[in-house]
Amino acid sequence: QWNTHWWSGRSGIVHLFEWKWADIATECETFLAPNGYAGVQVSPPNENLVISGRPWWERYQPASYILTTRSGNRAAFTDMVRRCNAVGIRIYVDAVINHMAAGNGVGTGGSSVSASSLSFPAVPFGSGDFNPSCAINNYNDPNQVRNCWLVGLPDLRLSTEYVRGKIVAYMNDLISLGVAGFRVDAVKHMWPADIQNIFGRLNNLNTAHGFAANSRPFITQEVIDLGGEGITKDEYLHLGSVTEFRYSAEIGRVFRGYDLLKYLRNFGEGWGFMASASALTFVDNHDNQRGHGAGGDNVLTYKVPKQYKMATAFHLAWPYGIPRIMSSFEFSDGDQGPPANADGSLRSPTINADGSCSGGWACEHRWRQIFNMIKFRNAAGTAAVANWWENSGGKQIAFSRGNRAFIVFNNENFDLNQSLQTGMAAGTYCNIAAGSKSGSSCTGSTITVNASGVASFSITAGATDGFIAIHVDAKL
Ligand code: LM2
Ligand code: CA
Repeated sequence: QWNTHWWSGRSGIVHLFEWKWADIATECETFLAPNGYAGVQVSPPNENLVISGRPWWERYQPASYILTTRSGNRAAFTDMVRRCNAVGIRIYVDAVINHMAAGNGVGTGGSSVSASSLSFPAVPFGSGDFNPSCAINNYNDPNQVRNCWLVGLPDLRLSTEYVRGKIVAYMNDLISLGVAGFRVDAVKHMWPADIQNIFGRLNNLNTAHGFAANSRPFITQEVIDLGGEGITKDEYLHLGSVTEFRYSAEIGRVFRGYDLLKYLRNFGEGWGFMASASALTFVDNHDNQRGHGAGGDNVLTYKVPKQYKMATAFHLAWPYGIPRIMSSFEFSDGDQGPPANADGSLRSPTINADGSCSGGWACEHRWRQIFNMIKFRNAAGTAAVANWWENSGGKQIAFSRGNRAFIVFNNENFDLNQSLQTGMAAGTYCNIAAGSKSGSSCTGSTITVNASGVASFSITAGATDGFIAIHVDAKL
């Protein structure tokens, strides 16, 4: 439940938040696989309550486990999983299993929903399948956090065999269609023993989709633990990987300039984070980029592009955790839903000639500085950090990954002009922050490493990209 089932030479999970299944299938084939990504986290595929104004968070209000949402129907989901697996991109489903919808009305698949009478006939769930209504306001009380109703959402009675069986059937249905695993929502609000029962009953992954026999589904549990609460991430580490929210909070603080980059030298367990193999890491997620959930005020997003690119470059260059890249739609208001047509149907991102997105989609995963760092991570492989350098101010750092890749950051408000030992073989390399390798040349600037492994680097204080990166796969 820790194995991501990535293809070798690939890394990184992109959260294609609110994308349509048909568009994800195409993105796997035309962009993600060719650029070295390993997987996609998709929005919840199960039917949700239609909420007026179509906020993004209606998808966290389940109506049933029928696979019909604004992202597409069961046939489209099935086709996406098949096509992505065929090119080595794994699909992870956002599984919302703690609760059902809080309102009354109709679901995206046409099912009726009545939270007021606790009736979800398309499952079916009825009043006996929910914990008694109560509010969560004391996060030091584990009974309240797990048995009461998170923001008023009817809380499923996961202690019962009937409820467990419905959830196991839903997740096993997705496994049969070829998904590689799950991001499980609101795990702090569920008892470890209840989800242990559910996870233990999941089938092995479907070998018809290229998974080895006896492969267990990858599990990443959303537990927001920034400290100071009655429930900690440690209670879930035996069940699968866990979201490391402190990573997001701390990396934002560092690259916003509130801490020295030189302290990143032991970023990971050295900062009190969970063990690397358990940690799902991210600069921002769909909640904390818009002030939902938790994460603190320093979280970086696509709205602060220079610092976001620098933090993401560090995230992908540094050998800690299982990295997840957020791919957002643009928003000005935290409740705003994704780009949609007048009839409510989702709009596809527009892909511009330069590979970027428009039409309301930010597509951070298509930013050159970000997808080129996925290639950096793949080129670095398992090579250890070496050739660490820091300036006396502490906001300029550099390091290599063995002799395979090297990166330099300038987060000072003055220029960096420095000769550094890169650990790399002599030659000319593309600076992959500024451009890509294209045939026998670079579309951006180059860095020349001499016979002693030394190269000179310049990053002005005002540079649009505050880092320079080189690696063996982008050598001329
Ligand atoms: C999560 N993790 O534990 C998700 O990452 C997060 O996005 C979900 O909240 C949450 N759990 C429940 O699945 C989001 C959003 C909330 C929204 C809920 C349900 O952050 O704001 O709550 O989804 O759609 C909304 C309203 C809230 C209202 C609630 C119930 O914002 O004011 O509470 O619906 O009607 C009365
Ligand atoms: Ca609960």
